[in-house]
Amino acid sequence: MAVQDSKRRVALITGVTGQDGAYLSEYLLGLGYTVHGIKRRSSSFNTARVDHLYEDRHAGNVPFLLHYGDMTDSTNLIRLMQQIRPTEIYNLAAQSHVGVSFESPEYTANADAIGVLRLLEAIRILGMEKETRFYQASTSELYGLVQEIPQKETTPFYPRSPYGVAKLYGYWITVNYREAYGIYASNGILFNHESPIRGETFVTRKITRSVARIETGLEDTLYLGNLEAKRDWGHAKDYVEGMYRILQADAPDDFVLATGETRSVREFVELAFAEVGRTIAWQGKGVEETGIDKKSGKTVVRIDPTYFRPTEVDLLIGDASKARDKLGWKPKTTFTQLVKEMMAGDLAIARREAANGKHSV
Ligand code: NDP
Ligand code: GDR
Repeated sequence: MAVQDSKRRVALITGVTGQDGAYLSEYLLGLGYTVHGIKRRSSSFNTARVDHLYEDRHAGNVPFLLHYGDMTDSTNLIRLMQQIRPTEIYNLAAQSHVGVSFESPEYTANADAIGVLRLLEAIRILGMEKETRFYQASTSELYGLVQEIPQKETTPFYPRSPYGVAKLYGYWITVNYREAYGIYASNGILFNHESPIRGETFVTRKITRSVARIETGLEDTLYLGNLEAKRDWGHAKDYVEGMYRILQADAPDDFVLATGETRSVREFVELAFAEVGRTIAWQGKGVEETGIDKKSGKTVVRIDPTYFRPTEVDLLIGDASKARDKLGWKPKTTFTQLVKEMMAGDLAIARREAANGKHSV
């Protein structure tokens, strides 16, 4: 793995306020990069995940800077690229919720598909083809309907949501600009990765947050959709290191990052409750199914059909051997460690809230 020659190490991260943006910023700052992040204008603060990295820019030469911007605004993206002239761009910004993409398909396509084109065009317009490296946050959702197990770089794509279809465009436009214009542009095809700072509406965090709140008496029931879906879940901290390694390879290429293990949503629920010493007994079938806490005899899990998706991705399991062989990357965190860490994080938050007298919303 060759480290880039240029001494100037300036990263631009779109989606810096998200889970991966926060971990990647920390990682690159640790390597001595100057990190510029694009954040959206919001009526309330949206920088909680990166506030600890922020230093007052009035202090002078600070390594972490935030700029207002949006993936739907090409003039803004071009201007920021011109000002910053990044040596590496990590395009992490996206409407990243698969379920929400069925509600807002047009916006999802604008941000997740055309947004990628806007950044690649900015590189061309500014003549930065030989100056900057481009990372596109591609996803295992590209595989969608199962074509092959495990899924690897050569597995055919069959996306199953407006999100997956938008990301398919993002994947191919990245490949096309690499081939057409010689841009160093790579895709990381990342399988699900989670952490204590995962968004609260993704299933893992929804489960750990709810189990912690049930344990501390803040709420009674966890409502979920499809319990049978299987995912290859890793830790976000391990995966951002893989993103960095993808951009240090001698030549641009596309890489799967995954653990090679798959677990169902049901298994995740059982393990999360086990962390607080509770065993779940399942009763009933389909939307009538419930999860009973054996200790208290109370129903703690119920099915809410609104969480089912019109088309589902049933099974994801990745083969990351190309990344292991060519980049020396492999995940460090086990599934059990991931659930433990997420439960510890949410228990700490719930205990604080319970002590402050906050109750279910
Ligand atoms: P998050 O949802 O946590 O973060 C998404 C980020 O994108 C946030 O900073 C969000 O801003 C920003 N964003 C959304 N829309 C826009 C927009 N129109 N303009 C500018 N910024 C925008 O996602 P993750 O960190 O989990 O994922 C990072 C990327 O990796 C995403 O592209 C996702 O699709 C992809 N991915 C994620 C995987 C995972 O398992 N986590 C797996 C494979 C791919 P705000 O904070 O204001 O909402
Ligand atoms: P996913 O993650 O769709 O894989 O996309 P999510 O956690 O939303 O869903 C995983 C599976 O759990 C099932 N599920 C539920 N999901 C949610 N969100 N809420 C529920 O109540 C619920 N009940 C069951 C889902 O149907 C699904 O099968 C994530 C995102 O980070 C994407 O941006 C990324 O590209 C992919 O991972 C890889």
